[in-house]
Amino acid sequence: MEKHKIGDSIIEIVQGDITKQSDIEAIVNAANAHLRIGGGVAGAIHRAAGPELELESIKHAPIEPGEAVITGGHDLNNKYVIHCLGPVYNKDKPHEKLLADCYINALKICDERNINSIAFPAISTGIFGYPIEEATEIALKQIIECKEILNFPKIIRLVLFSDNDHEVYIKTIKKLL
Ligand code: AR6
Repeated sequence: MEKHKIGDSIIEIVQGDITKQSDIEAIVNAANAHLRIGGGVAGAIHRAAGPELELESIKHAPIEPGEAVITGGHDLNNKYVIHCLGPVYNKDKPHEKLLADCYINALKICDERNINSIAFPAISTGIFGYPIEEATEIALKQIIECKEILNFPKIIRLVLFSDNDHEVYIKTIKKLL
């Protein structure tokens, strides 16, 4: 695991499955607007959390690109799921701002509730088609910027599913810090 200290917080970069981060308080779902089960990382999270997650999440729907809402973690080992709707690349515009908003809004929820640790997948880079290099730069810049103004979370873990995405994250954080 790659770790970088920013003030009193740590950014961790790991390759793996977001549903297996049992030491993390809140995991982020790359959701759809209706907060229904869906495919990709959302499908994996809903499968692991059980049907109660969808019953709770749909009460908050629909959400707009860039928005984030919080629910319980149900059968997951995590206390919370934070559902973010990323932009569809080249469709929801400006996609740079809407993607950055996902990270800001998820981190603000943690700050408001004193949530100590969060794990993010690479929002919008699967079915929504955001190129991984561009999305990584936005995600990491935004997280670093937020850490200068927010108290919580203290641990921010970035969980990448593929080897290639993991390498892009490692390369980008070294460039930014
Ligand atoms: N753990 C971590 N990352 C994962 C996992 C996992 N278990 N599974 C996939 N990824 P996507 P989006 C990575 O498509 O682009 C859904 O149907 C994947 O490799 O899940 O924001 C929703 O319902 C990719 O890098 O999310 C929406 O309709 C990243 O997670 C739509 O897809 C995001 O891929 C959202 O599309």
